[in-house]
Amino acid sequence: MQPDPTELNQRFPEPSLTFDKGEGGLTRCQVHNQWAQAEFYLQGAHLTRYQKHHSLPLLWLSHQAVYALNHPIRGGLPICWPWFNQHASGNPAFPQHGFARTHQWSLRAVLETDNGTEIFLGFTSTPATQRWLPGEFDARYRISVGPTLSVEFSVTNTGEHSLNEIGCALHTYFSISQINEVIVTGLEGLDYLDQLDGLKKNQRGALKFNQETDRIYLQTQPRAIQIKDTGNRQKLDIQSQGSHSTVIWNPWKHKSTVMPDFPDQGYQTMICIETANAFEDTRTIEPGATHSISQTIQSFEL
Ligand code: TA6
Repeated sequence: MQPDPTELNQRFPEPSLTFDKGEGGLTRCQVHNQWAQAEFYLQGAHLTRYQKHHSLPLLWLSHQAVYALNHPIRGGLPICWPWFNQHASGNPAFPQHGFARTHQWSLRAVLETDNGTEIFLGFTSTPATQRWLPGEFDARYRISVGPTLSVEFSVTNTGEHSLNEIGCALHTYFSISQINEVIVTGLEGLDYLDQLDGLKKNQRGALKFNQETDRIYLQTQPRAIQIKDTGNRQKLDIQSQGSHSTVIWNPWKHKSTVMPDFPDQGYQTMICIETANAFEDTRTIEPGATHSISQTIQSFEL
């Protein structure tokens, strides 16, 4: 059952927000304010679009994405939680990247500020989530749509037992001009886990893309990471908080062809830079404690 857009438009009459039935009949919110336009689905609190006025779209979204109940949307900014990649048990019944990105979130509040529209979403643990993650929690997500895009994901342990080895990734798909026109800086000298062969390696110089790339960079905070895109003369500055690991992914040619919701040539116009708690950076949240992770993205003319 999807939330009713009419009821949401009545509960949240802010002129910058409009709710409707989006792709696949999923309830969608479109945001339009003086700085930018954006769009998110309540399923997964999944941000699918952000575009500053007179600028290029920031996020890449697959035109082959599947919009259906309990199916992750390919592209935008999915929230991977409470584990990254496969569940530690290896049990295939546990969804890849956790359950937050397909869960039905609620819109809790909207705040118009001098720096943009702040949208507060959330969901709490249920008997169904206990199957995946034993324990009680309150999950909250703030999307700030202004001259910059900022998202913050927080989890409070409302139970009596610690939530152990919690993994997470703000799995942001960035739209780029052309993969061979892009370099990523800010990773120089860092160790990374190469997910393609399981080996730890070290980043020499700026990161360029000429093959499948699937890496977890370690000790990445408090650095800023930049995407320099000479093809569209744009630099994106990505700041993270609450994260010491950053995932970089481009599926390249072959993997693009084996994902049905990913265009065969899609690898040429996207890269994922994910603010994460992955690999050795998973977190334990003690009873009553809160862990927050955030990503703030600014775009500049090159
Ligand atoms: O972002 C890195 C990664 O773990 C890749 O290995 C790839 O699986 C990607 O996430 C996408 O995962 P998804 O489950 O959304 O297809």
